[in-house]
Amino acid sequence: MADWLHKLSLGLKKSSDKITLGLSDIFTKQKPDEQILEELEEVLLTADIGVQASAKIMRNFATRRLDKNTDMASIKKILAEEIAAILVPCEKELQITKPQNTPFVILMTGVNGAGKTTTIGKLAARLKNNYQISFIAGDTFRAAAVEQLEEWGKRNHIRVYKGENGCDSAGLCFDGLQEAIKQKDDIVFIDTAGRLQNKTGLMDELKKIIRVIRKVIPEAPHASLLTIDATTGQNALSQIQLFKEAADIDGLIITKLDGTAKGGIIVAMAQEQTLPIYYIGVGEQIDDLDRFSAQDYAKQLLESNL
Ligand SMILES: Nc1nc2c(ncn2[C@@H]2O[C@H](COP(=O)(O)OP(=O)(O)O)[C@@H](O)[C@H]2O)c(=O)[nH]1
Ligand SMILES: [Mg+2]
Repeated sequence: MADWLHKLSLGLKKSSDKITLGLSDIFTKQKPDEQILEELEEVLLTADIGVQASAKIMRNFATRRLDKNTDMASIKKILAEEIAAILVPCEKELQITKPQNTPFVILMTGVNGAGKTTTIGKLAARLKNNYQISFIAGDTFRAAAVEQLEEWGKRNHIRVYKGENGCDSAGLCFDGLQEAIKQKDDIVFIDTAGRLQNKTGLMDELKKIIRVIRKVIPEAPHASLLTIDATTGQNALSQIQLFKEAADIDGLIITKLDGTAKGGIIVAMAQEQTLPIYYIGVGEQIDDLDRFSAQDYAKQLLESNL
C-alpha cells in the first residue's frame, strides 16, 4: 500500500473497526430486513456520520436488495460508494495563484489546539520547493505559540515575522505583510490565536486582522482556511458556521483523523455544508498531511486493511 494510504488506513482504524463491529453484530443474527436497516442506520450514527448523511445513505440503501444473506463485504462496498458520493463535492484542490507584486496570503484560523500552527508547518513543507514562503506569528497571546511557529520555520528554513509578546496581532500582520512584499515572498502564512476571552472577542479579532491586512493587500487573504480538530465531533459544524461569519472561510483542513473513532465526522461535514476540504492531517509529523480524496477516505473508513 502506498505510504499515505497506509497512514490514512492506520489513522482511521478505530473508526473502521467500530463500523465493522457494528455491522458484524447485525449480520450474525437472523433478523427481518426492516430491523437490519434500522440497525445499520444506528451504526452509521455511532460512527459520527450525522443524522442527515445517515438518513440519505439509508434511503439509497433501502432501494437495494438486502437481507441476511448479503455478506459484509458487499454491504461495505455499497456503503463506501454512498459515502464517497457525499464526500466528492468537498474534494477540491487549493489553488495557489501568483498575485501581481504581492504574496499569496493564507490566513489560518481555528479554535485553540485545532492544529493551525502544526498544519502551517506541514503545508509549508509541501510547498517550499516551489515557493518562497514566510510565516507571520499572529498568535501573540502566548510566547509558546511564537516559539512553536519558529520551530517549524527552522525545520523548513522559512523566515518568521514576530513581534513582542502580547502585541496587537492585526498590527503585527500589517508589518509582516509589508516585509513579505519587500522580500518578494510568494506565499505568506498568517498564524492566529484560537483562544480569546470569549467567542465575540475571537471573532472581532479575526475581523480586525482581515480589515488591517486588506489595507496592505486589498485582495488578501487569498485563502482563508479553517482548521478543525476531527475529535471535536458534531461541534465542528457550529465552528464552521461561526468562523464563516468572521473570516469568510474558503476551505477546511481537518486534523487529528488518526486514532479517533470519529472519522465519520467528515461525512457529516460534507453533507451539511459545501466548503472544500483541502487537506487532512493524520498525525503530528511533518508528512502526516495530504490532500483529501473522497474515494480513498470512504474506502479506508469502511475497511481497515491492517
Ligand atoms: N494526532 C494528531 N495530532 C495533531 C495533528 N495536528 C496537530 N496535532 C497536535 O495537536 C496539538 C495542537 O496543535 P497546534 O498546531 O499547536 O494547534 P493550534 O493551537 O491550532 O495552533 C499539537 O500537539 C499538535 O502536535 C494531527 O493531524 N494528528
Ligand atoms: Mg498555534
